[in-house]
Amino acid sequence: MLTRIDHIGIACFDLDRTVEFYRATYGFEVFHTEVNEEQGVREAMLKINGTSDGGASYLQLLEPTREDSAVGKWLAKNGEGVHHIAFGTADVDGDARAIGDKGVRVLYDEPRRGSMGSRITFLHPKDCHGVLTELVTSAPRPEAEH
Ligand code: MC0
Repeated sequence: MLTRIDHIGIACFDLDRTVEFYRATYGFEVFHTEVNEEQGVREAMLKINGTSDGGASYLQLLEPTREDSAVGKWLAKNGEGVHHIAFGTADVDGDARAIGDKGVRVLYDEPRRGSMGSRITFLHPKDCHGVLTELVTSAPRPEAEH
């Protein structure tokens, strides 16, 4: 069952400048940063609030590490902006299977590693009314880490 918005992924050209915008404009601080080579992104997670299931909601700022990555290609075509939304679930495997059974293309056969040790998969945007949609099961205790 999808129980919360885990994060909104925002593509940007310059992660440090974008982080500074969110800090200076809204007061959001960086909770975690990492490079995910498989996905081709350098990212910063800005924690917005905790949620009733013990998880949290984040803004995920994404800078591509290579032009041929998903975010690199999307930025070249669209410029900066909202790249995807991610729903949180305790069971990414089961929810991906159930959604796939409804005819929505699930992009990975098995969930892959996401931010802060989470397990993630994606649904094709063309099957979701134009929205690239991610499903996330968080690691048990995502610790802040810079
Ligand atoms: C592409 N399209 C999108 C889109 N990306 N539509 C809405 N939102 C997006 N983000 C549309 C294009 O405009 C195009 O439509 C069609 O989908 C095919 O796109 P493409 O440019 O030809 O690119 P493909 O087909 O090679 O790849 C698209 C696809 C890919 C969604 C399959 O981006 C993908 O596998 N994404 C999942 C992985 C990902 O996004 N990783 C980065 C975040 P038209 O009408 O022009 O044909 S990593 C992350 O978020 C991790 C670290 C985490 O959360 O922990």
